[in-house]
Amino acid sequence: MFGLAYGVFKQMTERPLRKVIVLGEEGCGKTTYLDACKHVFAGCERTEPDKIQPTVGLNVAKLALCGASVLLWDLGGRPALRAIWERYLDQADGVVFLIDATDLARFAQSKQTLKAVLARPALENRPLLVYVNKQDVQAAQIDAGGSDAAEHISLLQVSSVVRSVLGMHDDRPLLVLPCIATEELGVREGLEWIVSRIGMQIENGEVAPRDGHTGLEAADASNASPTNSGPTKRRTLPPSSTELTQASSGVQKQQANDAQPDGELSNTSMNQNTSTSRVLS
Ligand SMILES: Nc1nc2c(ncn2[C@@H]2O[C@H](COP(=O)(O)OP(=O)(O)OP(=O)(O)O)[C@@H](O)[C@H]2O)c(=O)[nH]1
Ligand SMILES: [Mg+2]
Repeated sequence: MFGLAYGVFKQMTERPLRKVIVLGEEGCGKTTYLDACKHVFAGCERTEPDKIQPTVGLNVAKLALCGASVLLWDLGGRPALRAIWERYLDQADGVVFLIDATDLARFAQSKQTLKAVLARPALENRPLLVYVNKQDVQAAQIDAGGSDAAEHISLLQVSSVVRSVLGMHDDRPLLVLPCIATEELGVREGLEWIVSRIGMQIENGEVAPRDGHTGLEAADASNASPTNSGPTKRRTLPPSSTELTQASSGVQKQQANDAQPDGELSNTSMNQNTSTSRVLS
């Protein structure tokens, strides 16, 4: 019995660790997406949409998929919280970037944000998954005759903006997908894609694995409802991250602790197909 338990434990702990950062403007659906990932890949109960609060700091989930342990960092998108992004960006193996298809007003800002993120040398060649989220709202409004397609951001527009941000010579693995985070559309396909691409890149020697352990394996979901069980726990902030507590009035506040994104990291490569792809819808 002990041997079996030890074997299972060993298998779990030997999975390579992949770190995926989830970014986008405030309210684009990042935490809802994280919640959907936890349901799809870990069977966690979904959180009621009205129980998900704007994120102050970040939420973390650890999931098992594609032979890897995947640490998902969902960072608050409010401008006042961007300083915390700095602490995590350079530790990420891949980037998930959400765009709210119904938020034309913030589309230009999304482009600037994406540009700034992708300009970081540490993220060079790292896989990029762009979701065009809230497709359900768009479809419902168009069906009801309340708006037309011109009032929404299309997949084509996003693909073209992402192309322009990346430029001609950036051939990192890229996928642009439609998403409905509330209904889990695109969730499995997208996350499996990015995790497998990360594994391929590392196995192929195209990028170096990030070193060490994050100290975030225990994971978190600060915005989850009390009924939302599963592999998430409260993630709190490093004592030095005062920018978050300063900016926290009116929304859920997180506490400080000593977990760091770049604390003792460890990583190994995994056997995967070695091709690198660039996909644009
Ligand atoms: N209809 C619809 N609503 C969505 C979808 N995804 C997210 N929402 C809603 O959008 C709002 C914002 O979602 P969040 O997940 O909190 O957004 P966020 O990007 O985490 O926001 P910050 O934490 O402030 O950066 C909530 O009311 C969600 O229910 C979607 O696919 N469809
Ligand atoms: Mg959030």
